[in-house]
Amino acid sequence: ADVEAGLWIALEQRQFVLHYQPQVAADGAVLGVEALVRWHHPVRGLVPPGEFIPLAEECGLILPLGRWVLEAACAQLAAWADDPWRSRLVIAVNVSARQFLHEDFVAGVVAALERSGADPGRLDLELTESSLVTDVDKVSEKMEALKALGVGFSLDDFGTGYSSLAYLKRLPLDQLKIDRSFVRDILVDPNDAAIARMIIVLADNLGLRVIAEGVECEEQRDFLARNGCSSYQGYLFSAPQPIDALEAFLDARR
Ligand code: G
Ligand code: G
Ligand code: MN
Ligand code: NA
Repeated sequence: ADVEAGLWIALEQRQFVLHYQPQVAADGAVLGVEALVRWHHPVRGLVPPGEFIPLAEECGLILPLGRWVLEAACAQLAAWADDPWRSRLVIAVNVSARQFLHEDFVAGVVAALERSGADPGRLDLELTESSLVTDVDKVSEKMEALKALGVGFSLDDFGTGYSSLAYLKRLPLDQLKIDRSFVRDILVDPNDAAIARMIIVLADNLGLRVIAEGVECEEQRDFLARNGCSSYQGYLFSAPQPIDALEAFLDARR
């Protein structure tokens, strides 16, 4: 309960920050970044999301926190809009199931886009399977409403949840993300290699893009590339970084 109270105070006192991890094409070109929230705790220092997102989901803070993340990401897109190179980047934002399923979700995204003036075509929302396994008509209605504005959708942590392949064809997704648990041992575990290849083929047949996360070495990247993967994210390219470091990283590649 102490941590929960601390989280509400953190939101009020603006102690959350976004770090950004590049997403790159096979040739190394930066396509965009994933926004990953951290809690800048006055005593504990930088707290990773694994230590507070589950709690925020439980206590309901994920709604205002998720809203803040969207606003901050859209503000960053707007700040990049005048730069000929940075303006082509996409920002991917993680959306919790509880946040996505809330009745105000679509209105909240629209408000964040309008208030910032960000190009909706530069916003990608990363949903998890748990967001999708409920009422498929309601889910696709929400996705279609945002998709009509140009917002993109990725399915995060694909293969780790309770997916039914049936909804993959019913929902307007743009991309599957291969979970890093399959990438980690891809070179030594034939099962992980088979699953990763299966996801790439599935995405291809459904007309979806595919991005592998947790890519840590060139051999993993090359294996994925040989099997048709189009985009990559992971420590091989860059860890998540604060905005200043990210912009320096981007400028070195423009
Ligand atoms: O940044 P890190 O690698 O520690 O992220 C751990 C997990 O926290 C990731 O799986 C990611 O999905 C989740 N996460 C990070 N930022 C956000 C966010 O803004 N909203 C939600 N809902 N989850 C996030
Ligand atoms: O949304 P998601 O749960 O996938 O969040 C990505 C998480 O993975 C973040 O916590 C991020 O810090 C972490 N991460 C990013 N790249 C790598 C990587 O190459 N290896 C490992 N082990 N973790 C990574
Ligand atoms: Mn993610
Ligand atoms: Na993930």
